[in-house]
Amino acid sequence: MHILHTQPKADGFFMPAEFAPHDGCIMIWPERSDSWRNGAYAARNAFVKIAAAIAASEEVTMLVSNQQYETARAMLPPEVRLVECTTDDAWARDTAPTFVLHPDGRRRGIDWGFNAWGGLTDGLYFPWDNDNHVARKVCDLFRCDCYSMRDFILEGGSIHSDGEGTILTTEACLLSKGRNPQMTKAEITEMLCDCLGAKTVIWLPRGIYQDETNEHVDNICAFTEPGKVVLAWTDDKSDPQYALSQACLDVLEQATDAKGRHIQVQKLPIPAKPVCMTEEECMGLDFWDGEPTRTPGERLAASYVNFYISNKSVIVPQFDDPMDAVAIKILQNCFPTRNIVPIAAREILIGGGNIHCITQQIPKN
Ligand code: KQY
Repeated sequence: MHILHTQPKADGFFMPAEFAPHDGCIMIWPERSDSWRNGAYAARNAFVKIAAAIAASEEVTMLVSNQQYETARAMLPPEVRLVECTTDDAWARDTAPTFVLHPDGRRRGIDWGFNAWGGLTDGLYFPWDNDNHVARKVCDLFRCDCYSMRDFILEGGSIHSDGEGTILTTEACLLSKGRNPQMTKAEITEMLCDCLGAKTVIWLPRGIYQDETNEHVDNICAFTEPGKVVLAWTDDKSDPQYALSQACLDVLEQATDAKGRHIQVQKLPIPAKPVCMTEEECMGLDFWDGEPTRTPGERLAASYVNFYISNKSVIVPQFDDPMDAVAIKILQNCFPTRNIVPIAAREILIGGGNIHCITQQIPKN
């Protein structure tokens, strides 16, 4: 594997859309006891269901620690490949590489700098050096040359690509003080275009209320096809999410993409009842020195937008809420050729993210 110090766009590479064909998906087995309650047992069951659903139409590689190999092997279906890798947590979207393709079929990975969503300013754990090394190891595993972008802090959950030159991101996240405070918005826009082979960045102002990633775009808005997005939405003006979603809608209604299209927005409701931590759930989490903690009653950043698009399905989080069925119906209309696979995701949400956050697609080359 070569470590590259050129830029993907200049080399002719671009980031495909998630709905384009995949060769596979990377996940990481959950383990740390401050993220996953009760020794991560319930979270592992959810990860197994998600891995199995994805493995029905593409190869899944699960990274796992030495200590958890036997447990993971016993719980996962045989078609899921396990590879030992040291990580700090299980957020493959943010720590595995972002893959880019060349029209001639070459595939490369991007190794962004990772600082646990804000480093010593407002990051979520310390240290994070094992996670910062995951992308390069995954590139080695898949025999991809790897762009070194470690001087630029970015997580995969903070970007979406339509594969046709347009990137979605949020100001709340990418302009946050804990990531690249030395860069202006214009410089970050240029960096995204240079790395992802894009022409246009649509900057949504905000994400989901209480999203501890500084409001990753993958929890609020996602492309369903070029020129079309789903946006997390509530009609309840008294809900703190209302103003955040409305601000995003205002931007999307004015935006044009890299091909000059206006963006068609499909609203996707958030759960009808806020999803909040219970006392029992809080009791199941370990406390690690100096880290943010969960408190009983705390609202979690629940959103149906945090789905994963596999070759044949869309794997959608469910929250035991009346809006679960509504979200499934809307997404089935958005993805008429794919199966919608609903999976109970509360245990992943307690960790601070959801199905999209724990998966990273490997585009087909
Ligand atoms: O949502 C994500 N992409 C990651 C969330 C990390 C939360 C750590 N507790």
